[in-house]
Amino acid sequence: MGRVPARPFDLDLDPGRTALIVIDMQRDFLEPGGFGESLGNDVTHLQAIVPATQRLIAGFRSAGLPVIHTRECHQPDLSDCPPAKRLRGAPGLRIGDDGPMGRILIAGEPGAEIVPELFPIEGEIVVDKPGKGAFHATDLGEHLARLGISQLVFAGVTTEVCVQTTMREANDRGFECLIAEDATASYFPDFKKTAIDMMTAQGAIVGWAAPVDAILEGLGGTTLETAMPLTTEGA
Ligand code: C5J
Repeated sequence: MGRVPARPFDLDLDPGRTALIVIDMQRDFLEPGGFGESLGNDVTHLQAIVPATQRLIAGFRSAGLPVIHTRECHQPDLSDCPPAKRLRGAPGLRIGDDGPMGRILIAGEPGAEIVPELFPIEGEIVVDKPGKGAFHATDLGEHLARLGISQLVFAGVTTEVCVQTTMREANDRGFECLIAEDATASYFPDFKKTAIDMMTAQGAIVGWAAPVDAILEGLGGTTLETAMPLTTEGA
């Protein structure tokens, strides 16, 4: 058990039950010319967390703990994209439209891929999700049950949309959730701060928050013997 100094109070992480979930660190959200920038957003806020996210992923990998990646994307025929989601975008910038990195947020297109710096390694689970939450219409819950996971560390983008939605889904499913506050970002820094404040308020009503270094130090007591073996199954 490793103690992480966290907000609103310290959290004991059991490495044998802990996984890292890296949400939607995709080219379409982080890179110039992608979906995020086409909506008028400043992508530099998201690019800034890549080094901290790399360190967090490296720490989990070296401790032998599961790293799970998600990608927000849809089937090419858009059968999993409700019109209410697609039609909210401006014409020409909608999900499925042609963009500079291929069709926007479509599985298999270059823009939907995870940025090279954070690319999954062999054996890591990648969950493609049609919603903002990673549990909705995916097999994430089954993967976590099979791995015996009950504590989740979160990184990724954007804090107040897909990360927060997934943390809330996980919290309602009984997981203890910890967000790595320097490995998550929003296009709107105020939204990031407020989202984390909301989730950690009222005695960690959704979960805890801590910097990457504190999480890695907390897991530093981790022994490889107690950690779950990495899955070899992809999604
Ligand atoms: C958004 C996400 N912001 N990954 N997606 O549309 O947060």
